[in-house]
Amino acid sequence: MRIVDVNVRVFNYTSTIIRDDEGHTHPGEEHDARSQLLTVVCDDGSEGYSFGPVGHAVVNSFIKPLVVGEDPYFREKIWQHLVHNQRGSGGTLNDRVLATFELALWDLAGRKLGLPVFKLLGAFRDKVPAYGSTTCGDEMKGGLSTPEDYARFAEWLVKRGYKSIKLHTWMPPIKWAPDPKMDVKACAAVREAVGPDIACTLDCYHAYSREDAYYIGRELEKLNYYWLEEPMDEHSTSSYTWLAEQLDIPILGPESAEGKAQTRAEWIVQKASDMTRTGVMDVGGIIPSMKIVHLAESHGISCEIHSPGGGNLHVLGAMAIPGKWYERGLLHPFTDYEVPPPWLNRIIDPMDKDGFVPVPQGPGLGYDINFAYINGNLVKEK
Ligand code: LLH
Ligand code: MG
Repeated sequence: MRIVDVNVRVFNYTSTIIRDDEGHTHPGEEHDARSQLLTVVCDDGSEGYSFGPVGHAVVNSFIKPLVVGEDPYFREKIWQHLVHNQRGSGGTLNDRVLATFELALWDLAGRKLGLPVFKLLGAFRDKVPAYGSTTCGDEMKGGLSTPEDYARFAEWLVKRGYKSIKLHTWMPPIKWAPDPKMDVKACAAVREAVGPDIACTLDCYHAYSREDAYYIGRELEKLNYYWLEEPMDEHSTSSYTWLAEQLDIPILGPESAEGKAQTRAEWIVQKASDMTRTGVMDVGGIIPSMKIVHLAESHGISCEIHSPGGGNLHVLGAMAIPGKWYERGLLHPFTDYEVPPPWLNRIIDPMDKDGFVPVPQGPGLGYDINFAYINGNLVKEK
């Protein structure tokens, strides 16, 4: 079997999620938006699919010339080849693009063999506990604008079945943010609302000073929080080594630092965090994520997975170390996470009343794609 084509379908939909000036998502007015479906096609007619931020240009200029003619089961070889070509791509073949293509290769293999991806990887579990991950704070009445708002929403999340909650608190461009004291107040209000048995975590402003991060960490220890995530710029590994040495609460990271498995290895060696992190879109796919999982396992530390989605669910289904949570979100009082986007017939990550999400059992990544919607809403190439 050989790859004969890679193509992208760009399609329109109506969105109620907006991005602020710093890239954080919030509920907003209805507006036109675009999404993309990448397809890998083989000479026997097999196809694999993946959604992600990929345009026609990078597919035609970089991906297709490098992969057409390859055996799609040679995932490691193809992935390494693409990685070596990232440097010369002027930033276009970034890790998110790489991940989108790589996920389609897994989907293709799973569809062809009639197996879900986590069974191709070597399955460990059929379901994973989810934490409810909030959007960043806002200034919307009844949204997430006060510590009391977070507390009320946290109570609702616990009723919905979540056994763990992660707060993303207030960040710029909100004028008064960031504010370490407000972050701690929100965390305290949530702990008070949900009681001692819910695992609470904080992902706050990502560029606090060492002093502010230390203050927040010490306060979270008093509130029995489970981890502190990305409170400083992750490019300063020595700041994280300093923080992890000072605090008792586990530090989780890196999430946004570039460099795939090598960066995680450096953080482990430099004791920059207590728990490591990967997410398929952050590091270039499932292949590097499993390398990071095994790296963590070999060092006896946890690996927590960033972001929702099918690729991450399959990584979680195939990992044995106590990196246990699925990040379900981002959640907000004004949005309904249970409603599928128009390009899917059902969401990939339904959650039961006990807070567990099944690892998708269908072949490949397990997305139930609404091709009629996508084909009926294509953006025409100019
Ligand atoms: O800054 C944000 O909007 C969030 O932190 C977001 O990036 C989220 O994906 C995250 O960090 N989750 O862990
Ligand atoms: Mg995060």
